[in-house]
Amino acid sequence: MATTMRNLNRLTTTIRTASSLLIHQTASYSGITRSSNTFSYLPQSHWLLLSNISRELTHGRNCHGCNISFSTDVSAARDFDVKDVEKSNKSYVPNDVVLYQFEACPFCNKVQAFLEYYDIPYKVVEVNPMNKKEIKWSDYKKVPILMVDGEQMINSSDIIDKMYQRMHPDSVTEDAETQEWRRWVDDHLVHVLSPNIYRSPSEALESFDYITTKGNFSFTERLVAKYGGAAAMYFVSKTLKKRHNITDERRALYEAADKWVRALNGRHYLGGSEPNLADLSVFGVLRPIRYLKSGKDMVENTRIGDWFTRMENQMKPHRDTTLQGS
Ligand SMILES: N[C@@H](CCC(=O)N[C@@H](CS)C(=O)NCC(=O)O)C(=O)O
Repeated sequence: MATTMRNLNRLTTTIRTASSLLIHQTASYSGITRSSNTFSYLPQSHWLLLSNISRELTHGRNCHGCNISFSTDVSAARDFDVKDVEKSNKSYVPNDVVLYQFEACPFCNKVQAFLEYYDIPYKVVEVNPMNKKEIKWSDYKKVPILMVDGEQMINSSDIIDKMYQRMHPDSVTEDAETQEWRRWVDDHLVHVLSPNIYRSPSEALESFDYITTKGNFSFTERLVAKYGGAAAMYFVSKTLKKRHNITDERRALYEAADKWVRALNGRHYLGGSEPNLADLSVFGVLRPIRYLKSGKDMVENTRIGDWFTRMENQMKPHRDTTLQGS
């Protein structure tokens, strides 16, 4: 009996942590804080854990953080200018950059896209989602964590803001368009992903195959997480759909992709001839789904493909995986 209970507990933990990888449940802006001379917005988000599943199924919309509110004027500009500043990081060259991540996590992919576009070499530590032992040293229990010359940075958008400012110390304000689209990514786009990647049993299995193949799992954890997680998330994705008022998940994905393409308004990138931070954010969160069925459907049924390919070609991966899983 005790052994059965222990096995059940292990099973639940394994599925729960695996589920947390690609499953975005809520994101709300707790506020926009003004720190020193910089505005930064803080997306408070969490990823659905299996322990929440029954509560989610029974209580539907009864969750914290479902409402999105801004505690200050959204037109407030950040203190750097993305548009007018040349893409150059020559003034700031960090020596040692380590990204603690889950390979399939969209927030981690956002940071990866930033580092790869700006040609910043970085080492990767793939965190085991079961025990997170690789980030035991930190008080922050989520990924991404970026260590830059010994300094810990957390929260994907804050990491990008900080790094960008160091690379462009003379820049002043981020234009409203870039801010708006970066918010749209954390606020809307990420919510559309889960209902799509877990839409059917076969898509849920495909997603968990990807998560567990790329992630840092032991052999047993991988098997349990793959099948248990896929089954659970197939059902949970239906609740997420309702919560975010999505009636047709594919249509929502296509609409988001087309909305982004319309925003480009004929430009190669939102940033014009070069990607800006909004391009990097949209690209980053879509990257992990691009070669899943939902991502392929998105490219086939919308006009986002050309932009996506241009973005892929802009990446200069200088990734050192020797630390992987260490
Ligand atoms: N607002 C954070 C969200 C980070 C986040 O939710 N990360 C997830 C993985 S994608 C995580 O670490 N979940 C583990 C947990 O919540 O225990 C960001 O933008 O970096």
